[in-house]
Amino acid sequence: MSLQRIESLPSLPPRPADSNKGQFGHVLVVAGSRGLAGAAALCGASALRSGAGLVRIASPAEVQPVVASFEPSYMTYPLPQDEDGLIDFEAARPRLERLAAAATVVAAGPGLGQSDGILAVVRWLLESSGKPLVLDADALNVLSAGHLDLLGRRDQPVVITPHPGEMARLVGDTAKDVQAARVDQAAKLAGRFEALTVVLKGTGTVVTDGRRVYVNTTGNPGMATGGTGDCLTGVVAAMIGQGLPPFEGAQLGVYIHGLAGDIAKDQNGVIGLIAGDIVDALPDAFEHAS
Ligand code: NPW
Ligand code: AMP
Ligand code: MG
Repeated sequence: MSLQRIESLPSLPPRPADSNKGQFGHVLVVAGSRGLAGAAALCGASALRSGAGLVRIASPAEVQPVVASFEPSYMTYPLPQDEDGLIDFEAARPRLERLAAAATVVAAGPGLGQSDGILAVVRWLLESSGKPLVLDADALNVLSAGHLDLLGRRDQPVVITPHPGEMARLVGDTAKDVQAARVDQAAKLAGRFEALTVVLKGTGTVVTDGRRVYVNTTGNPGMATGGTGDCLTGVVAAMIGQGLPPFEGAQLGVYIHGLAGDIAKDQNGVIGLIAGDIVDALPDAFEHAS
């Protein structure tokens, strides 16, 4: 397999003076569960700080008020939940259908937890929502348990953003073997499915659609802290919401997210950096990159 190496970065379309929020994508975030409301909040706030016109976050009912309390600029929606506090798909389906119908792009997975109901949510997003998807964390973990073929059962483009541990589960390998052949592993997985972009995170994050590959140059070890990946999911969704194709959206999103991490490191040090610092640094990262 010969991959075309991409070095140049795409850019977001300019905003005309008479822009309105309807032109910059409506991002639906399906995320969060008991104790993991922060994952949903970081993802949604990152999408907003990356230029999304509107961000809606759907979470299990009990965590919706917690998610809402973090940030007034996104809208939050409670979904019916099961006894474990995870989304009850059958009960939540009508609301999910309405929310997805109003979305330009759906980001799903951060902090969702894993259950048959969460697998049903991901199956429905892939097979029936018709919307471009950014899948991360638990949306990938439920596919790992024998359901990877679902990635082939859809027409719309999908970006997946595994860290090496999640990638290892997806492909049934060890994280060590994934790390030993990062570009090959990511390209092989992307090549198995139509319109799939794989973002294999970590130092030198790999972005590939099986034909092209980009290896990111931004980012630092201070980003090895909880929640930074949840931010990336929101950034990439916002890029797609603003009209970038999936590979380009993933590429620019990964670059900007790493640049925000580098700015956050300058401000907070590699030890003190936390995921919220990346959200705060996104505006500077976009200014620096333009
Ligand atoms: P180890 O320990 O090194 O052997 P998980 P998670 C491996 C949510 N969050 N290189 C690592 O292996 C997420 O969104 C919520 C190599 C370990 O086994 C998820 O829904 C937060 N290995 C959920 O929590 C903030 C690597 O993978 C495993 C690796 C669980 O997500 C935190 C760890 O990964 C979090 O984002 C690497 N670079 N990176 C919140 N505030 O609400 C990871 N591994 O088991 O997938 O757990 O990533 O913490
Ligand atoms: P997650 O493990 O899902 O929270 O994602 C972690 C995020 O931080 C990904 O975007 C990684 O690429 C980034 N990251 C973690 N560790 C490093 C590192 N040592 N160098 C550069 N980026 C990193
Ligand atoms: Mg993660």
